Amino acid sequence: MFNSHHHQHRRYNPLIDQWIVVSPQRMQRPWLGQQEPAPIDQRPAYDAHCFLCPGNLRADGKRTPAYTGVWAFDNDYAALLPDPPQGEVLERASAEAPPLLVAQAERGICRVICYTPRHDLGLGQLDPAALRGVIEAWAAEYRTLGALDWVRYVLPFENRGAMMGASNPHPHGQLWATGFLPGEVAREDASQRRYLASTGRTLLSDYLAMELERQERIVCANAHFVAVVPFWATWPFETLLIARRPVGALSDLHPDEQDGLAAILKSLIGCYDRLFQARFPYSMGWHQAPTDGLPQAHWHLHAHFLPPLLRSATVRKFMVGYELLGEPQRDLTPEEAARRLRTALLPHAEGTSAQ
Ligand code: H2U
Ligand code: ZN
Repeated sequence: MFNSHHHQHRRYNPLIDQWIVVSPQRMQRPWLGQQEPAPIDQRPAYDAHCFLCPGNLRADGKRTPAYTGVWAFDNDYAALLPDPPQGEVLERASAEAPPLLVAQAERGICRVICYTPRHDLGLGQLDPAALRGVIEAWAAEYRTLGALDWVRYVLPFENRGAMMGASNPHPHGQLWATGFLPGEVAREDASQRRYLASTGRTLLSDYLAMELERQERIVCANAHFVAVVPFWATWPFETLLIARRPVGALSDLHPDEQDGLAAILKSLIGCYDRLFQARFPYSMGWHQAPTDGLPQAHWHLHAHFLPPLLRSATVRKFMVGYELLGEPQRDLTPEEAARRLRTALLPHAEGTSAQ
């Protein structure tokens, strides 16, 4: 009889309407987590050669101010600029054929956000007040950038660690504001809109209620946020951090919810770091309501943590072969990944339990 813990199957990701192959039968292979020595990663509190440490010169000659809290600035090497030449490409093979060469000029603003002047810390090592500062800065950037008439989406994200391509070890993230909905967001937008239209509730409210009832994939939770390895996770230790109240954006959070978020961010990132006794690399980012002024009741605030590590601090999962050409595949079940992450949870992490 089929048992999803033991037998191969596909799982459906309702957020982006995509399937993933799960192969638990391959998990007989040895598990090395928490056994390899952690990579040496000692850093000074201030590094005179770091472009992002307070008071230093950046790569392009601008000076980073002597900031004391959070500091955000326009990326010196922005991938998207606010005022590019406008225009489009729309070409067809023949008059009756649909266009095959399609391009549109797009506008954007790319910002860098330094979480702390301390070169040696990370988001998970900040004290609650400093973490609150980061959350408030994310919310303020969302409000300010989203208020620009052409900005339809604001996406705060972080690439942590060299393995994820972070260009600088100083704790920082980025924010891209765009005149368009990025593809991944557009897929979530469509799914959440359909779900709200058919049930009157947000997709993630219903999903959260099911996860809280089952208690199989929850990593940690408090009164305001829940971190879960989603049923449809692609990356081995992927998590979804979901607001309990179905708010659309970080800027909608009440002060006590911001405190709850600060506490759970600390617990979750701490969990990751303790799992392999390393600064766990990841890409993380916030999905929140578009800022195009349209009704957004279908949007439910959440963050994705997408870490590439598989069995130890040095063994990473690559998306290759079948996954690039067919669809994603995983061996470790999301239930087992959640269990392993829970073992790395501090027993009395403040305001946070596996409930
Ligand atoms: P990562 O988050 O991938 O590490 O990127 C950091 C960004 O910081 C990167 O996009 C920018 C880079 O362009 N940056 C500056 O704007 N000025 C600098 O002096 C160094 C890095
Ligand atoms: Zn630095």
